[in-house]
Amino acid sequence: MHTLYARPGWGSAIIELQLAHYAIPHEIIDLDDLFSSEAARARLAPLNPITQVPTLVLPNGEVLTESAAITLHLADLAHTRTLVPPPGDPTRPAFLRWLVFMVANIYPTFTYADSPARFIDHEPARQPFRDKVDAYARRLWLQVEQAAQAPWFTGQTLTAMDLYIAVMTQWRPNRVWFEPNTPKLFAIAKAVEARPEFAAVWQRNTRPATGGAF
Ligand SMILES: N[C@@H](CCC(=O)N[C@@H](CS)C(=O)NCC(=O)O)C(=O)O
Repeated sequence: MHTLYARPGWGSAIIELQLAHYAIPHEIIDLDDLFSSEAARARLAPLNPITQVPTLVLPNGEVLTESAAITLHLADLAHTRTLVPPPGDPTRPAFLRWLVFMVANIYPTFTYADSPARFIDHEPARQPFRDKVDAYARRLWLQVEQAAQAPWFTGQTLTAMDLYIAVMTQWRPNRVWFEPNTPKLFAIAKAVEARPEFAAVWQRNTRPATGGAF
């Protein structure tokens, strides 16, 4: 049995969607807010010293972190109906490029700006720093929009990129920005939300249109 350490609406939702799509049996352990709860961090740290979700424990007890690594591993397990274009598929290079772009460029903007106090001692500098990082993130999202096909990110087939887009567009700058500025990404997010196989996951993970902590 796989065990996913999670928090509703956070990046673990990307993995919950994949586990649902592949119908992989799993249990979910919900954690309190990792930014504010020392107890939640203490619980996760033995498995993942960086105390982030998603953190997945495989049936053999091995710990897998990093959503992109988990994404590739689950596709290996699933064999069919994969959310990762297989080797030889013409969409695979673009899929890999933008998957890594999401986790290497966009995701860290949250790591550093969700709670600037962790990195910036000088209190008055925190909000301007966050504003600049958020503006940078918006520029990155516009690049993702340019690369997006329709109806799905890589074209005709749903992939994990669509799941990242659906979850991460719930975060800053939130759907109210994505709808007018990145209409292709907004349409992908709505199309993912409409798929019946994901209904239960969204029930746990939907955030308000104007966002929460991030
Ligand atoms: N590189 C990681 C990023 C994961 C991540 O930043 N998760 C956030 C929630 S969406 C988190 O747990 N943040 C808590 C923290 O950074 O302290 C991945 O792709 O899985």
